[in-house]
Amino acid sequence: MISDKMQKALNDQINAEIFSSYLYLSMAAYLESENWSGMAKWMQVQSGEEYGHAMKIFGYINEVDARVTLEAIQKPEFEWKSPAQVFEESHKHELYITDRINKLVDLAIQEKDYATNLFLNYFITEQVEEVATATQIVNKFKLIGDNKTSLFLLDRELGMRASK
Ligand code: OFO
Repeated sequence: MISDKMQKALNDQINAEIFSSYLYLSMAAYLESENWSGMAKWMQVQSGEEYGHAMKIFGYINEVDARVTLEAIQKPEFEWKSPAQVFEESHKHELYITDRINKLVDLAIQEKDYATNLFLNYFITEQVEEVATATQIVNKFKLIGDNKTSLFLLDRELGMRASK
């Protein structure tokens, strides 16, 4: 069994992960509307992964015989200035999520909740990967600048992302 505090924090994280999924889906919709369909596909796959993160926590809470409670999901942004800005924002968002995961680990340690601490290891590793990928894409946008041909190539590359 986990503490009420831990249960609440994990439920809040389900909300944050579903919001991530919603935000990335909104980014996919924007990119699609601007005809960057490769980038839109990348974001859509990312949105699916975020939903998977939420479901992983959902499964864990049930496994430890605690209670999942779902709250309202915040409305995501829907307008950006450029595809580069979209990916900069997603990078910022991943840093925010990493901070949240670190705080969850802090709480698990405080509560001497060894099982949850171990469960959260997956998310610690996952966040390293998510931030690294986002950083890489942001850096590519910086290299490319306004070069349309390179942007088209990047769009094609990102569109090759397959679902996990
Ligand atoms: Fe769930 O890792 Fe991104 O937000």
